Amino acid sequence: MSKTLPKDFLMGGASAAYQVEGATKEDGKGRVLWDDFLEKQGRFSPDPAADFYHRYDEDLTLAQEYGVQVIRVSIAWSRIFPDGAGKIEPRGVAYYHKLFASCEKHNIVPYVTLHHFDTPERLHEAGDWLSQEMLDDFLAYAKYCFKEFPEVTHWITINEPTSMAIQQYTSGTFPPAEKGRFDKTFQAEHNQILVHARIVNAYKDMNLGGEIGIVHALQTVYPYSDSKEDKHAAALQDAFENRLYLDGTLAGKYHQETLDLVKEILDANDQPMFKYSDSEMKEISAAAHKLDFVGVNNYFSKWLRAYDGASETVHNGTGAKGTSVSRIHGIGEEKKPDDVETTDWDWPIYPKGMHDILMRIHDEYPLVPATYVTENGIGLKEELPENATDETIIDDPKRIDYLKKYFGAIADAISDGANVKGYFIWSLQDQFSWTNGYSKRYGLFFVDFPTQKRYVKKSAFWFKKLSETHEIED
Ligand code: BGP
Repeated sequence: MSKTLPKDFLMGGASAAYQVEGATKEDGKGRVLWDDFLEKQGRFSPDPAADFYHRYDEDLTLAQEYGVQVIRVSIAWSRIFPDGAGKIEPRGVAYYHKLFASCEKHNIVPYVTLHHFDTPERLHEAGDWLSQEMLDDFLAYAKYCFKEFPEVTHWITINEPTSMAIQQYTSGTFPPAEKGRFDKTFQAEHNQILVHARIVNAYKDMNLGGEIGIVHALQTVYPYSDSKEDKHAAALQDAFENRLYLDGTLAGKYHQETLDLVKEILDANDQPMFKYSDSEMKEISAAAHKLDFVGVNNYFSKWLRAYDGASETVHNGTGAKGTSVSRIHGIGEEKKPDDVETTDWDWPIYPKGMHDILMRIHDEYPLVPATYVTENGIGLKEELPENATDETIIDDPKRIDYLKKYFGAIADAISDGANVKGYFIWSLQDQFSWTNGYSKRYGLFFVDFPTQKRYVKKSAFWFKKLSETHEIED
């Protein structure tokens, strides 16, 4: 029997400014941490991405036609404040008013992220999430947006604080590309939890009547075996990636057990504990009681086993299956069971992980009123057939299969009591991927990157039907 979603379940598509807009040098936009990093790396350019800066109306027309009711977009901070603070760029402000007006025209509600990995360059150089200046300027920019864009009723403070911190300071895949700095990782994470709290508190004080939440990358972590050692490795990995953040934003306090696990990781790597004060924890607690929703980004799960060698991480940024390695001193080694299938980028496909993480939020973090799946999807290598015409439809059976399974898991979690109000597929259209460039495609709509022409994928038809019927086809 097919599974169903509640009648008021919202179907959406996700994007992020730097990954779709392109136009990084247009209309006075300021530079961000990625510009210099990608130029030096020389692998791929963020321009023109999906050229959303000029084609948003075309994409929103398609989105509406294929059953998309809500969309995640982010504001590029550096389009509004090119230098992160101070002088405002009116052309950037005007662009977002036009974008939100187009959403309204197409009957699509925007969920707007204030920071999606694109720190302005000056603030990145000042220390990014480790600097007080960044925290102050981010709060000021958020307050400016709340006043300037009353048409926005759903705000997201930060996209994936933990994954940003880990990629900046542990795995080194995001600028400034440091490796093995767990102390900086945890401090950056706490600082983001703090400034998120300040923004939630400020938003609620402004009485604007809208909703505000935060989005987290939650990879469900399991022990590789039933051994005590593997279970402990999984608990350490979970504290590192999920638990500190969940505690801070959803419970408003760090549980002692979480802090003990964090300290164990830091001690094993001879690094100091992150700093936090009682007064900061009061702000964090107040915000957790006012938060309207949490967004869950879940693509895959992890299995951990005990490991006591030196840290070694290799990122698969090319789609060469089986090339990624993650062994972290003081945590453990990632090792998936043989029968779990992976994508070409080594992401294990495990829908039960989605169910389990949604249930964990429901069971362990009862303060949070609502949950959305704010990112989920599959990255594939896809090509436009040589003889393509305007009517060509891209066949993506693997994506449809993935979606069926993950939607099934979401429906199961809802039946088990989780309050999941909606889903945003990553991604609405093919876009630029931070560490994989243009070859890892996630979209419901194919973007021919040289010409920027859009083609519909079969999964978009599947998505539309689900949006209309709320029945998940077997
Ligand atoms: C999330 C980010 C997105 C997006 C997605 C897919 O972590 O919020 O911005 O990039 O992952 O990741 P990737 O592009 O590395 O496949």
